Amino acid sequence: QDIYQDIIKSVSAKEKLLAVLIDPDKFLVENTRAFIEKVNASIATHVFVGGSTVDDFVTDTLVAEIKKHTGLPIVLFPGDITQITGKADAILFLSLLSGRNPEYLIGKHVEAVSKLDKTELQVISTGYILIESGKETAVQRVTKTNPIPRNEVQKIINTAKAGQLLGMKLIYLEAGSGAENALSGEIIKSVKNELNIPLIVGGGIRSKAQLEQAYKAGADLVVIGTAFEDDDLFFEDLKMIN
Ligand code: 1GP
Repeated sequence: QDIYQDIIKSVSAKEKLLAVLIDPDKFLVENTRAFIEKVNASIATHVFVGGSTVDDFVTDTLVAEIKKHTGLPIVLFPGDITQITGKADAILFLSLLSGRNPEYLIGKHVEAVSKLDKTELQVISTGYILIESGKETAVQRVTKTNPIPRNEVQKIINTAKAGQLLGMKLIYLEAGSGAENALSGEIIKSVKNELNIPLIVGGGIRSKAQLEQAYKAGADLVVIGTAFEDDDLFFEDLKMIN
């Protein structure tokens, strides 16, 4: 299964994708089955696993458990190299393009190689761009970087385009997990118009209306985490229409 090519195919067919993000730090492994059954019954197309601060080995156990209950692709969205596990299908190899901390631009990547070499994970180079969303986010705190102010739209566009020119396969626009304000349609649209690689959008999306707004503005894949953690009923809104 080529997860990246499948994303490309969906984008060409104008099909929208939804990833449910599971943060191993906030999730009890014993709840996996019940949670994943809801994911399977929803319009979700991917399961992302990752977080800013996760204890060693937790991700490995959790991914193995998720895999038992779903056929959806499991993609690592790691905050650190300790979250790399060969039990997932793919990994977003994230470079934090909004920041100027070399560790998150290339340092961790060099450290990751010997781990990745021991796995068959599909490695998907991803330009990760944190946009200011109100209050400080975990990404900011952990990486000691500043997000791009949301009114600096040209800088956001140029950052995304620089990622594409560097050969990255995806751009991920991030407002931060649990962000007060999700990204505006205007920012999403401005970036999407200038890119020819798929665009991921996440952070602070809590309703079906916001999800649809992000798709309408041009997001190809939307990531939602907190809304599922906080509100089980949110899955009801996103049931598959048979
Ligand atoms: C975080 O973009 C993801 O990295 C999802 O954010 O938890 O706010 O849905 P939420």
